[in-house]
Amino acid sequence: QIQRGLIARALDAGEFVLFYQPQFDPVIQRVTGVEALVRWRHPTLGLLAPDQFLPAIAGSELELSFDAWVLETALQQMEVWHSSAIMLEVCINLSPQSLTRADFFDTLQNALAAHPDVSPARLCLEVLESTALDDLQAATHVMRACRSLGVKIALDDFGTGYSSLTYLRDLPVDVVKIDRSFVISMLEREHDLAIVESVIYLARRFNKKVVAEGVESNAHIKRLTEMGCHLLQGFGIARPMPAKALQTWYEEPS
Ligand code: G
Ligand code: G
Ligand code: MN
Ligand code: NA
Repeated sequence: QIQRGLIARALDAGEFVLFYQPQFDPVIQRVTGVEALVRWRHPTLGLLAPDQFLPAIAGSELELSFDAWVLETALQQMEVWHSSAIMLEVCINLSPQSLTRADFFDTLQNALAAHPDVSPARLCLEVLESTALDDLQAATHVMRACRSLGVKIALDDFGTGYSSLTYLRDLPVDVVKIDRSFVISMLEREHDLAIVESVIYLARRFNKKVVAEGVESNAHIKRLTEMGCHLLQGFGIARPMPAKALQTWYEEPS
């Protein structure tokens, strides 16, 4: 079990990196954005996935520093891409904690001010629908404040929580991300297809963008496109990859 102190040290040592997974718009047939997914380049253990280390800092002050690092790193990357005319939207994952703490707004405002060339509208903050938001009022307040800066908010893992429909109705979000557990199996299981179809319908009815995760095959792409899903993300488009590889892939998809 990895300890918190090791993560603090690794953050200082610059051992964390963001990978980026494309999001494909099937109407214009283009990748319009990416989700940033953190990895730990551990000096002896190799590349570690977030579920191997993020649980160790859940709920701690360090988690807030981690979120701030993710935000800053993503903005730096957007600046680099934008200077090469790669105008991708970037979605980052935030801990539930950040979205209920008023000081995240200051962190965001300062980070955006430090990167004036990045349009806030190209930044999207993903918040977990499942673990989310014990304090709905606080979360709503922070989300509204963040949106007032022009950034977007996405409800991640939609459909897996206890209050999906209430969140969809009440939270100020721009994007709904259908959890991959429904998408992966939707071509084999009629009930999963029904859920995916219904979430797409509901999201569109609420004037929100809807993103499918876990898009693993061409059959998924075809079916989700027919159902009116706005954006597709998954191994069937591309795996998460380092920034350089993403840029190469974006310029010449294989
Ligand atoms: O990249 P991977 O599929 O292994 O991600 C696993 C989980 O870790 C995902 O559910 C994702 O939401 C979460 N995650 C990935 N990157 C980050 C991050 O930078 N911050 C937070 N808080 N969660 C992340
Ligand atoms: O934020 P979230 O927990 O949804 O993070 C997405 C996670 O899902 C990442 O860890 C990513 O590696 C993983 N993932 C992305 N695309 C696919 C896919 O098509 N199939 C599966 N099984 N996992 C995926
Ligand atoms: Mn996510
Ligand atoms: Na998700």
